[in-house]
Amino acid sequence: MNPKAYLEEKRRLVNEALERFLPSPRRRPRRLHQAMRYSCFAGGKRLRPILAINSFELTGGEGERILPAACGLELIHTYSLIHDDLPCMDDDDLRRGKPTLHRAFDQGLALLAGDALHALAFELLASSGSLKVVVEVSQAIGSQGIIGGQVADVEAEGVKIPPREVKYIHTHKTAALFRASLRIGAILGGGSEEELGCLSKYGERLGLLFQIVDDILDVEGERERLGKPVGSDQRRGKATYPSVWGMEESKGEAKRLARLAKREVEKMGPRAGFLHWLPEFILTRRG
Ligand code: GRG
Repeated sequence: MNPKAYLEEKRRLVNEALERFLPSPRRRPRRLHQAMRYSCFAGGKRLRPILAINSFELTGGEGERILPAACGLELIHTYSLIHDDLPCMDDDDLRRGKPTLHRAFDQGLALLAGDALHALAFELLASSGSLKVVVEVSQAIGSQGIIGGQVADVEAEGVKIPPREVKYIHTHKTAALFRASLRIGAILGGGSEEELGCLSKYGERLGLLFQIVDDILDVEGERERLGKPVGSDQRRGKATYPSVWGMEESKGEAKRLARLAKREVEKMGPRAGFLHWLPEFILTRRG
């Protein structure tokens, strides 16, 4: 199947599964369930669950057994965006083309909707029956993963930091979940240690590439396509690749990472065709 059609098909599959897993908006507490759904169905690309599905399939997994864990990853990602947008963090008004959750509802509910998505995510991850999967995600989002990266990101605001520090931030706040998504797919698919190693390295490179492109788009992108305002990183004095390394250097680094990521999965042959295509797609994405 062509990779764009694959992306579309899996996105639809993930959306249908999320629809089943999220509590009905008619069930109490209604506003909480409405808020959880508001953020989950605001139009995300579903990249993390799709990576998990693809890695599950290419390591020999069959059927839809991966779906609960894959959706768990998307719920964690969505709750990280909700908390990231709060006034005590980035204080953003727009996300996925819609008012952020705390603007559409209120701050307290946004915080709690994030917490509830976190809880539901772990229920879904645990339902895979694999403790390895639960440990993997816990480590990816904890103090030495996303939260560690987020703290470093907040602390770097308005401060001049060395280039290696921005790599630390991006590797932790973004690449850690890409890496975990690929690993979870491979764990549940029954992949070998060698395949896990390959997919881990690929995930680190793809995740870093993704965040660098995100930084570049914050300077050169379009608000309509991004679903959020451009220039917000610069206004807040954020540590980004363009601000620390310069724009040309950042574009060069993004291309280098795309090459390295592709090289990593070439070892897996034609069954990794989708993963081989993805870095170029991310490199040229506009939204
Ligand atoms: C422990 C999960 C967790 C959260 C608490 C707030 C926080 C700590 C972390 C924030 C991390 C963060 C927002 C990183 C940015 C990641 C990123 C590039 C987001 C955009 O991803 P896309 O473009 O978004 O895939 P869509 O909307 O398409 O899903």
